[in-house]
Amino acid sequence: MTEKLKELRERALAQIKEGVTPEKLEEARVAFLGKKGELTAMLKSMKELSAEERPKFGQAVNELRDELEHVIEEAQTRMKNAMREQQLSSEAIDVTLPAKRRAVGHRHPNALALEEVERIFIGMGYEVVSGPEVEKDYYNFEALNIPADHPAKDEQDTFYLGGDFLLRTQTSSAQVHEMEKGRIPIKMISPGRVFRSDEVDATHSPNFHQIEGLLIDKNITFADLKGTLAVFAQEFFGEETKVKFRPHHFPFTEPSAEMDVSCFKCGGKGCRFCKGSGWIEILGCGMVHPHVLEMSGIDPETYTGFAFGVGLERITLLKYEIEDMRLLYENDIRFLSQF
Ligand code: 2NM
Repeated sequence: MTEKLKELRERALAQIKEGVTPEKLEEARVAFLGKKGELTAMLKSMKELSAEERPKFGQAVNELRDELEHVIEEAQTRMKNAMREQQLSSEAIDVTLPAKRRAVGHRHPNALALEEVERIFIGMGYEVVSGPEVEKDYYNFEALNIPADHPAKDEQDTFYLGGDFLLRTQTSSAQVHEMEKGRIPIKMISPGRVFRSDEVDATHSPNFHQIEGLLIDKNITFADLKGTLAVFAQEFFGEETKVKFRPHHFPFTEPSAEMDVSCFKCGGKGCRFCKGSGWIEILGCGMVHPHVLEMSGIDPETYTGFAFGVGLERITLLKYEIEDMRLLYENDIRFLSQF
């Protein structure tokens, strides 16, 4: 009987050794230790033995079962570890590999320039106020003293939407809304999108941005306008910037002027940038026309004010030395990523 047990042990160990997959190992376990397994059958056959042989044999079977269980368990652990090793090495990540470069977004030069303008005027106590892009004829023209027969009202320049509505051609319309509220003093800039039926070229677009400013209070003079816009020019274009005012005409201001800044490229000596003149035209401005104040319900005998309008794209092109306005609208990442 012990010979049989020995033989069984050899076979069991051999089969366990051959069990190279969890399935095969389980097969071996069932074959020997399962309910209908060989070792279990041995145990059942004990009743054929004599009473004195029985305990010894029983002990031998039990010892063998413990041994086989132990060997199987070891094989299982070994297999689990090997599988885990294999998984780890096949899923390994090389943390020393260089990272993939991701393209990140950039602020648009228009946005950078606008932020700068807003910073400067907020610093002088101005509020930033926006208005609607779709306007009534009254707010875009009439309230600004632009008569019905003014050339700017021509179909060629203005996008009319039908009814009384149009796309605003300037952001002064936002300032008319503010004046109508009757809360004086007014100290505001209104940046925003404006629309004019222009052909696209290096300096024109049917859709661009303006920043208009307005200050209304008692005792506001042209000197306040000059001082304010000089500070703006120096902060925006550099400390050494000089300003010059030339008489001009706008229907909504009287007197009116255009402001030039000394060329920040050549310092005023004259170069390609300022076309040899030493000066660069920047904006239009003036003292708000008494009729404009009156129409919005502000008494021009008590209050005066100044206003100005500057093209955002124009000062963006100048500040960042961009040659063609179309670059601002194409959103070519190679262009935008330079700012
Ligand atoms: C300009 C030039 C001069 C202007 C006038 C007004 C308002 F609403 F007060 F009448 N806002 N902006 C103004 C004045 C705009 O743009 C070249």
